[in-house]
Amino acid sequence: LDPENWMQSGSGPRYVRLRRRIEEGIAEGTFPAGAPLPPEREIATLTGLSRVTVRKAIQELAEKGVIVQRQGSGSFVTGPDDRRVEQSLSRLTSFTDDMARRGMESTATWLERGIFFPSPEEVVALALSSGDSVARLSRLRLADGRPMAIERASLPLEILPDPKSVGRSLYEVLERTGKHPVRAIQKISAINLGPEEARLLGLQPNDAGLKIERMSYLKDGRAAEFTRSTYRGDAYNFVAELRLAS
Ligand code: 16G
Repeated sequence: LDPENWMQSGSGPRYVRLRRRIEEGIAEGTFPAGAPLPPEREIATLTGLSRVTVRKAIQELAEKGVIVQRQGSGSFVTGPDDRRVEQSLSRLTSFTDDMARRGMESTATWLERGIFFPSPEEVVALALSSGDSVARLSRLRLADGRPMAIERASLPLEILPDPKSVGRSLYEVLERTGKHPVRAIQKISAINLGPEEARLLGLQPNDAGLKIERMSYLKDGRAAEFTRSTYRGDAYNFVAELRLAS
């Protein structure tokens, strides 16, 4: 932020030039992700700018999501953790609900939606009888336009006779038809994304991902849904509340 250098570069109002200079500093690694920015007062002293001008630049950086302001501790360069969604592991909820609760819009790109001949894995997981078909719903799921996960759900036809009836939310349809799962077992493991998954999620092959398997059941114990998903590794914090075993 050397006053000699930065004031000469670029045009526009002072606060815009300062904002750009700080963005450059972030891009160059002077301020790495997660690092604190110097306090407003210090930036004002260093640059010879007024506190009002500095505050305006910082406000713009916060609005752009380049920095995050934390009450009482100042401004920090947005790090990967600041863009994560906190997902509870102790509630049986749907993607649509999870995003709505955060004020985010959930959308989906369909990859597959129809009735298929089941794979051996589906036969076992859903306890299908020979000759049974399976409903399959594969979607890329997005939150506010950002790809978050690829979900491949398989359901017995007695649970979902018409896969095409699912528009936005599978759980909404199941609720409406009285087939909502009440219990699920979920398994999470670390993976490296394959080329196709990476492409869909907007990441690079071999980037970190999470494989999540959800097996959910109706109240009467029947298998309702077997879902294999690939979640992006950089977008989630999974959270569970633990209690002392008694
Ligand atoms: C969640 C579930 C998925 C379910 C989907 C329904 C995981 C980890 N999560 O994403 O099993 O199929 O919600 O969402 O598998 P929807 O009602 O918005 O379609």
